Amino acid sequence: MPMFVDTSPPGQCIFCRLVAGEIPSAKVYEDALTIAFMDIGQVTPGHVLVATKRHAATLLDTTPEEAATLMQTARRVALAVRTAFDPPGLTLLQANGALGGQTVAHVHLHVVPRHEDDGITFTWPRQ
Ligand code: DGP
Repeated sequence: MPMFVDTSPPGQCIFCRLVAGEIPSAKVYEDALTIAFMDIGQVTPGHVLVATKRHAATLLDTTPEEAATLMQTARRVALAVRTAFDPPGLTLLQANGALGGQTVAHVHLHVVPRHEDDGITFTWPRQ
């Protein structure tokens, strides 16, 4: 059974604390609604997370504007990742709920650069 790692309430979860600057992160982008930062467990070099600034547990808890901005930010990040890492492929992942493979209950989207023979075989939820 997949388990949430962090189901803290709004304002106290890992990503809320990261947005507030209470815990450090390698931030690569932010706007009024979203923030992008390097994933602490890089699946491949250049793995970035895009999250809402406001605490919303899953995509279903976002406003339409937040959901649209998440994808706009993901596109910006993907363009920057292409410039920096020139990956021949890119995987976007977005998990909702423990059974959906989400471990941090603050909505976010993974931007994962992909290379030939990068050894990744995604199982979802992750093992
Ligand atoms: P998911 O399993 O889809 O909910 O993704 C959660 C991601 O969050 C996982 O890839 C690791 C990342 N993560 C967890 N804690 C931290 C943290 O404190 N800082 C950063 N940068 N990433 C984190």
